[in-house]
Amino acid sequence: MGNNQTIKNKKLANWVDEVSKLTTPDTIHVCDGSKDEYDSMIKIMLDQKIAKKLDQKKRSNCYLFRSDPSDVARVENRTYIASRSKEDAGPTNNWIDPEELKKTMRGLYSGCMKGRTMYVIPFSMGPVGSPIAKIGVEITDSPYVVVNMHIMTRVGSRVLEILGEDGDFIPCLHSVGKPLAKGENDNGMWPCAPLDKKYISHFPDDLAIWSYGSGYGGNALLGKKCLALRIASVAARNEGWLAEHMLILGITSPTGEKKYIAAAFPSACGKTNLAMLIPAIPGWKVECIGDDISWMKFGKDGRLYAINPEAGFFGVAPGTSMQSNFNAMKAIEKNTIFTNVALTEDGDVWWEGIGYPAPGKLIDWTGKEWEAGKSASLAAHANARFTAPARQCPAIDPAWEDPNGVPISAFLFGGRRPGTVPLVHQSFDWDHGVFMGSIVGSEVTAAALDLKAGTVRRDPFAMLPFCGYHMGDYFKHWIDIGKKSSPEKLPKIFYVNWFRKNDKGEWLWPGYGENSRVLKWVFERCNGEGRSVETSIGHMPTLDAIDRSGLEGVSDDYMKELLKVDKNGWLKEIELIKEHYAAFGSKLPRELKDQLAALEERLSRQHG
Ligand code: O2Y
Ligand code: MN
Repeated sequence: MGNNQTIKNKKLANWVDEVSKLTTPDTIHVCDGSKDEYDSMIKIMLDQKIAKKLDQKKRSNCYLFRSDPSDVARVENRTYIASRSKEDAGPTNNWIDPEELKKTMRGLYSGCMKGRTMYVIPFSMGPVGSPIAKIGVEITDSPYVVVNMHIMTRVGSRVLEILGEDGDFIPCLHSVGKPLAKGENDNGMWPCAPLDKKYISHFPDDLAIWSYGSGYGGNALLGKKCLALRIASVAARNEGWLAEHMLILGITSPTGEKKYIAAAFPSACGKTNLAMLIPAIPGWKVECIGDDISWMKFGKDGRLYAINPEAGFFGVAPGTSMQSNFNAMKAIEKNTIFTNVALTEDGDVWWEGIGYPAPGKLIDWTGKEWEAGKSASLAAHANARFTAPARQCPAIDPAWEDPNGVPISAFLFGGRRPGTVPLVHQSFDWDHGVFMGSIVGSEVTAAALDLKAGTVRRDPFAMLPFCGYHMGDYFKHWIDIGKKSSPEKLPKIFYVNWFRKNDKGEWLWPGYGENSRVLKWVFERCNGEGRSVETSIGHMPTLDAIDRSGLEGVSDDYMKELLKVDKNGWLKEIELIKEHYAAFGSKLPRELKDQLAALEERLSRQHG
């Protein structure tokens, strides 16, 4: 062993032994989560020229990493849900028979850690010891993963203590897939395997994760998307709780009343910005519990209580600025890992949309010289990231580490919809809210995906890439959750759309801090207040119900457009929803078919 931590847990000791025999690392290091450990990992990567120290006056204890250009994002087409039965994975996941996949991957893992250290990372998703938290152990050969896991999860000896001799954990096996010859080191090259050798595999029947070939983000930091969403969604279905792709925020009114809201939006719809929003309306306060994932269980009082299973933010850098997200910018001033951003001459970071021009010549994310106006490519990769401790966010909620979680009053669903979908509408009841979650989607531009411009890419509950089982069964699980408590104790459900445009292609709603005006109406509705009208698609604010005091640029005409029920648009939408639902066959819950039929019927009765 590379350190003196002993493993008392029998399952863990056996697994470490089995993996080390298969992968044949030079040494084994059991992580204790200490600052010394973090510093020594950074030193290893500085020595191997994988990490670059940033200017310590500007960015204290911050480091820059540049990944291989082939290893910059999640790889959905190499991500597998290997359930015993293909049907359990459903039509939206890639499936391979688990025995076949394990055989292929054992072949890849064989000797794959040669020349490297095997790190054993015991981690807790959620506050250590919380009744909602879960323990995982990641085995990896990447010190980059170790330092990121230090920030994103709770790593260390306390987790091993809780595991004891017989406690259970979720095994997460990871290798970058690049063994080293004797005397060889990475020498400035980000280690990874080619795309056709990358596998991000989930075994829902064993609650286990095997990842090979990528060192990047959610492919490699296995606590995040793999454990906290894909595997946890399976555990949540089995155990009667919710593991969701949702931010959690606390909102306090001028009278000091506080509520918590959880919100699901597809990737790249501004979840981190909303989670840390600074309200534009005086007297209101928003605080952040988490920006990406929410685990929720019923409390004794029948309400849903949420924790953020993560301890850090793995946020997209481009577009993050003092204007778009002041709190994120403050959170990344120190103790932060930057990946694939550009480097300035004075040792700071820069990216497109940081809010000021590039200060002189830069080194771009590929390590080449870059000059504004001269270089054709982006200085920072569009998916460049920061990894920062959540506690550094000035707007972090005082209850963010409460082991019992915070009570959720409202769920928001939403996506990027330039047309049809209004600024906000509220569901009539729980099942109608589940219907809203099931039809979440964003309109894609032709450039973004291989789809016709204007096509809606459905991403139900923003869980399409993250649900570890059949999406039809997942919908049913949501319907069943609604039967576990009484309507007044369940969160109210809303659909929001910050992305409406007029026919000239101009934004109708300013977004960012102004979204607090919509949150205010949501808050009021949760108290049985807030002016509203019943429409075919749900409860909607009256034209004067959204507080526009001090808001310029949103005229009465814009507001009418934002809050219109576009009958023809919705009738077209219904046809698209039918196509979307067809994929789920007999697994589509009857309740959702009924909701769709009822919406069609209400719209057909609507005038104009
Ligand atoms: O997982 C990744 O490596 C990138 S994608 C991502 C990262 C942080 C939070 N959310 C997402 C997402 O795609 O939803
Ligand atoms: Mn996400």
